[in-house]
Amino acid sequence: MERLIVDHPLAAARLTTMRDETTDNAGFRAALSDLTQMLIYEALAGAPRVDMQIKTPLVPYTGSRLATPPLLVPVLRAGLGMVEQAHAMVPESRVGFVGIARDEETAQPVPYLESLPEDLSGLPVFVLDPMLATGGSMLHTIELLVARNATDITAVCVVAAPQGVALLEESGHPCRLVVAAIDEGLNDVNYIVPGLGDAGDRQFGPR
Ligand code: U5P
Repeated sequence: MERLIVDHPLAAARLTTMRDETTDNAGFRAALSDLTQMLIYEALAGAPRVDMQIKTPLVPYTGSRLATPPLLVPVLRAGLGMVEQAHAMVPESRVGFVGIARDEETAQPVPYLESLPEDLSGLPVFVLDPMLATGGSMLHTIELLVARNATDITAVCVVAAPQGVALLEESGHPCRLVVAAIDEGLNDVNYIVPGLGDAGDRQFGPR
């Protein structure tokens, strides 16, 4: 699986703010939004373009635009804090939604919402979820997308655990990972360590 680790001083500074337990909900959301901009920018670096004929105030000019804006799929709740900024970067994108809760006893993903276009053939898909922990939620989401004929899937995450990366790798699905950091591992209740805690709670408060 192709992976792109966005290791940039500005990305690292935002991630440090997110990891810091003294950062409040508003500060966490602001840092996540900034970091999402950087992740999306990097994720689209090699994306195909099409020519666009325009005129500058002086002469005709052949410019370009993104050939196929990706479908953005935030995974609720935590991915909600990424979608607005991702959409601002690619305003032509469509947005689908997947809702997955994690059973805190078993750490198994429990799906509760699926709002996606029927046919995703030929459409790149960016799945937005800040945390790739066991990888169960991401794998479930990818399987929903593959069932709708997606063949070009990018998981856009802030922090990943090696276990989640390995699960995606072993799945053999057509997927790529763009992430700001791969952390040490998971604790005994499947939180990423060092991590940043519960990304939903850190944005929106505890349930
Ligand atoms: N999650 C966190 N923080 C962690 C680990 C997991 O917020 O340290 C949440 C995220 O909301 C993510 C989901 O959507 O759990 C991913 O867990 P998993 O299915 O990869 O184990």
